[in-house]
Amino acid sequence: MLSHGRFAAFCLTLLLCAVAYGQQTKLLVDVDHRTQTSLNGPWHYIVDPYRGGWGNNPEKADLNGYAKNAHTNSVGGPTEYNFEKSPTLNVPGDWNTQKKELLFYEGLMWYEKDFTYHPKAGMRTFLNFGAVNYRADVFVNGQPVCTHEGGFTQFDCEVTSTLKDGDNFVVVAVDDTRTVERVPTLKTDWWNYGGITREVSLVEVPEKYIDDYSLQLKKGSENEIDGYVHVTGASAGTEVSVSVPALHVTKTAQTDGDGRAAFSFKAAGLQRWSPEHPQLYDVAMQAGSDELKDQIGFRTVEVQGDKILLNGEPLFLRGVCMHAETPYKTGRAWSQQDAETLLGWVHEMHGNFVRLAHYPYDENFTRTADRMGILVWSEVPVYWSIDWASPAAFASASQQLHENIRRDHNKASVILWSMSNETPVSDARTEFIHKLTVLAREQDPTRLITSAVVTHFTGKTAVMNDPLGQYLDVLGYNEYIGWYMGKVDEIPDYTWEDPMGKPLIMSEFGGGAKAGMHGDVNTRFSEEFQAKLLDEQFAMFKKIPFLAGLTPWVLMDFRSPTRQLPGLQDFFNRKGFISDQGEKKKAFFTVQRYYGELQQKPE
Ligand code: GCB
Repeated sequence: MLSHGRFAAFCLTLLLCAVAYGQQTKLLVDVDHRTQTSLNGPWHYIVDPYRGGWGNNPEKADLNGYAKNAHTNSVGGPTEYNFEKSPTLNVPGDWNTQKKELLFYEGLMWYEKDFTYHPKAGMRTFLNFGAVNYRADVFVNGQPVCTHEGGFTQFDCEVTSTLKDGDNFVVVAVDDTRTVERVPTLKTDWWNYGGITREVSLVEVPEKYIDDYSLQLKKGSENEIDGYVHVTGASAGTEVSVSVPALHVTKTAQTDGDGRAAFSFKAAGLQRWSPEHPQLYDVAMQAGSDELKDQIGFRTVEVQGDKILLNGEPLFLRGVCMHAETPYKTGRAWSQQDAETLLGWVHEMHGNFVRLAHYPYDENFTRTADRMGILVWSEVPVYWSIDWASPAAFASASQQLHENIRRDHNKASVILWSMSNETPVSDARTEFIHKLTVLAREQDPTRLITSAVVTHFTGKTAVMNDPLGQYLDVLGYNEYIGWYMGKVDEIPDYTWEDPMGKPLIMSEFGGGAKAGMHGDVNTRFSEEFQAKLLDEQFAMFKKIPFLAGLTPWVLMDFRSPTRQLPGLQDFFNRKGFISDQGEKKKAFFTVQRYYGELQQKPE
């Protein structure tokens, strides 16, 4: 938990960053348990590669531009756009996979939707977006209501005073242009799916409402719950209650001057959450006229030497990396069905862990992981080369981290916050990510901090001495022996050294295969080659005593602009164990067999 002083300093930093970079968003939590009016469905769109809808100033919205949603000719000239007559895109959904001509489009896109609304007296209304990639400038009834940057996190715009009783409209300028100071930056190995990629809704809350809470099992305890409920706008002494009916617990506490009510109580008979028994409890919170429910699992996670302990017991993480790519259809995944299909495959492989690479996923994924009992590595898109010296890049990275933690810090499944992936070693990058680790620990001292780094070899020895390691609880090392370097047959000859004495997750390894392509074990892109490479990797892992988990690359093929081999890749990264059309490759069964064996072994 943040101390008050540090919390204030952190808020000030975020506020200054927000002001400097034009963001004015609030963050509701647990939105899926609040009453919502959905704005999902068809929205009109206008593609705007020359940015005409902004008016003459490319930096600032011209309210007489497309934001106005004009229907008739204005005085002094014709109106040369018309949302009403423009085609539609489905929301949620990326634009790239909805229209053939938009597959490669990157840039500015205007969205518009008409809706009817009847605001309730005494309530505040927020327009909530699950995610918009990358920048969103939001206008309601022609008025700017908020701006948000970062393509994978939820945000809200307060629209209480902008909404009218009856007909309303919302316009969103979505811009997914890649730039140097954005996070991620110019180059990624995944498709830059643009658009309003997650759900949109109106959410009503009372004047004073619960905007954050943390209820966690106390380390070393089997049934003591610690935490807080924060009520925005509450005066000191406001009564807040927390109850867990199944455990016959109801507790009350008063808010302090910051609107925070602290809780610490015993819950006799509590069943701890684990992958084998993903027990979730209905939890009800109340503060004034605001009531909020959640389903929370209680468990502890910690590191002891080179082991990861869940509920005090060492466990081995049988995991896999994935991308938020929709199974069978491609495009950006968001729905509960997407989550259930992808995480269902993790279960089928006898997995108990998933690395949600390389950015925060829709809340459907962490909710589903909570229910299914799959542990989660959750990451922000500090990926490859970021502009480490840029204050804007740091502001964006820390904001995305904050938004990710705030949304998911009551999910039992999430055990690791990952700060970054495969960042080239330099003092500037180590300091940048170190600062992120400090923020993450302040915001959530109950979970473990990690990062995936690149492995450097001396001959056939990997010494895990990336300087970032000193700031992490768990080391993540990516290695591609047998694919980008070295020979498959020689993989078991490689040895690993852990001078820092910390647990290791082999956070990526693997090779490509085109589903249905067969050949001998030496033929690249054959299913046999990919399966053999994994088998040899598993032989090497058996000799690494400090290995605490595995997340091979990758569960399912995914679109990437850098994978161009005609007939083999066709703009897909083919390292999936399952094709984008859901065909299981031999590698799937290789991992399944190995994880099945590990599952049988005592830790
Ligand atoms: C990596 C990256 C991942 C890529 C993968 C690959 O190291 O972390 O994003 O997709 O390698 O397939 O090369």
